[in-house]
Amino acid sequence: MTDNLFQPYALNDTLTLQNRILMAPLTRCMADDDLVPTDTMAAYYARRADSGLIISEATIIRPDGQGYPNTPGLYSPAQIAGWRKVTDAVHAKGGKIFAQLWHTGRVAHPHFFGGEFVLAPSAVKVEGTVPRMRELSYTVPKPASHEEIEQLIADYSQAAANAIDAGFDGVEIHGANGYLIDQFLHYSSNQREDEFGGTPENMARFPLAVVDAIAERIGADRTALRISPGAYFNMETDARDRQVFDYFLAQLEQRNLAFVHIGIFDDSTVFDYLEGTASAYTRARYSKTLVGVGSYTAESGSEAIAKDQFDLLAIGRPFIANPDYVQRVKTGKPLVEYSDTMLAELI
Ligand code: FNR
Ligand code: 8K6
Repeated sequence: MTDNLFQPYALNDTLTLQNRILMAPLTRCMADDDLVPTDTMAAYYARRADSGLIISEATIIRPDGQGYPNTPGLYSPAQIAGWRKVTDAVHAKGGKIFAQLWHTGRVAHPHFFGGEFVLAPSAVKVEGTVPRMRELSYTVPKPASHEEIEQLIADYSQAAANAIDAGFDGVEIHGANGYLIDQFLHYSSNQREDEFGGTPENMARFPLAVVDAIAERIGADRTALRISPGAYFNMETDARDRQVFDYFLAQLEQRNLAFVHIGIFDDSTVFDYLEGTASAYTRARYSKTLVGVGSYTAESGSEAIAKDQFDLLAIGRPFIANPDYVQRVKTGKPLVEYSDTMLAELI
């Protein structure tokens, strides 16, 4: 029984989704060498237009946000024009699409943009090498100055305005998975002693400034946020992070965002310091529209919605394997199983 997934859902007065199945943001590394979305990408997204809402693959707001090869951008006129083809193709098939706005912070690499350093809250490097570019090790980031923080906020806001120019229905700020915004929200990556670190209020200051700048620019009803209250990717765990997210979620509860979305690969993961799963922890602190994700099937996601664990279900890997995921679930047709080898092409 997955009937509840096929009910329309009003995000707010301006946006109603045709069903409750979202396509999760999925980095594919298939933009051209100027980080412009291609016609192949437009066709790939259009094939999934029958989902309630597509969230685009993470899209960098400016060159020094890049941490992986051929990830698209939203800062040059050519990139905006490339995305326009994607949004037109999705809209032509009756779909809706948000752009996921991304800066990888310390997970960026100077190799990609010909720079000297990458910016992050503090000079704490992430361990390991860059996926798909295994010869590159991460560098020790430069702690962002106050001027650099101001500029980052302005660049996020500009990228959101560019997304609207490109025809997107809204944006999802990528505040999850250990990238720049998330780096401010965790003690292991934020060791600042100024007004951007040291206390929950200070650690949430930059993330909230980005949210507010974008909401003011394009409207809160078109602004969404993805978060990872539990550290699990590009990030070390620190039990004090819970206080940061307690504060952050209380602040978000006061804003009328389009939705909050959990960033997690497997939502059955229990985080000791959250005393449960990421979605259970968030739901207890955030009463507005919440998107759940992370190794769900249509059946288990439908059940979670019925139990009010979250309101909308995002599907990631199964959508890579099944462009017609929504139709298959609706008609009971078996799904093609996802495998990592499928990342090599856009079907
Ligand atoms: C991801 N995920 C991800 N998350 C995000 O916020 N932005 C992104 O660009 C990406 N890119 C990405 C690429 C690939 C290949 C995978 C497998 C995952 C995470 C994704 O949105 C989702 O949270 C997880 O895949 C868990 O959902 P599923 O796949 O279990 O339904
Ligand atoms: C945005 C990124 C570029 C490509 C990312 C691909 C990710 C593939 C799968 C990575 C899995 C990491 C998951 C960690 C799981 C922890 C579970 C608790």
